[in-house]
Amino acid sequence: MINLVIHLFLFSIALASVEYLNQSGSAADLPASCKQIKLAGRSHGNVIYYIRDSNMISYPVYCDMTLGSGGWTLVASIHENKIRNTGGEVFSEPAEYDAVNGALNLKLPVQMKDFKVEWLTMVRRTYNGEIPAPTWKIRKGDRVNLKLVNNLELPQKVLPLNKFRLPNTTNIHTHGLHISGEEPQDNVFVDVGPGQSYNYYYQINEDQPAGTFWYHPHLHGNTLFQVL
Ligand SMILES: [Cu+2]
Repeated sequence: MINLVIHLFLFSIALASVEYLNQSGSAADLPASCKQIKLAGRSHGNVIYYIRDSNMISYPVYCDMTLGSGGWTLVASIHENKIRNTGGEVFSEPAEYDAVNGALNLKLPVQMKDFKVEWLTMVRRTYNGEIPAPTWKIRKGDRVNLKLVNNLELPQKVLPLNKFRLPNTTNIHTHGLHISGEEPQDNVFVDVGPGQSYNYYYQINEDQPAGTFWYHPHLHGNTLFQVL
């Protein structure tokens, strides 16, 4: 079912220019229900449509046009929870590092940065002072030379593995890449302490499927703390 919904969502993106299948324009111009779309003969089948409530707030729904009423399922919780976008940070595309001639050479500093979101200032450990962190664009068979530079400072808090500890020591772990778990590739037991750096080298497999993957710190005892 999840696959089905994702498929339909992608389908709706593909048809984004079609009426009611995107959110462009005024919410007041949107229909109030799936039934209204169906009765007006504007149906594009069982996909995700934008409709609006009586307060002219738009929200996405999945309409099942095979039902006489044009039945619907809530897609996002925005409507029910009355969550509105009242400001906050404007999304900015993260920096991109693109491999050149089969190699991506990059330096990733780990550093503190304050982020203000409306009234709240969050102090965070970041890659490159950015949230979200930079995107790496690599291809199958590429080599990645990654210098992880830990610019965090003492103090340390030394406790056994998996207790909350070493808040300023770090490392990097990737998801979805078929690479070795041994140094200098993706060994999650590498410790890069405050003021230290580490040179990772990843050899991307020739059969690596395309995808969107994730990298994050994975030091046991502080992973959650640093990922947040
Ligand atoms: Cu992970």
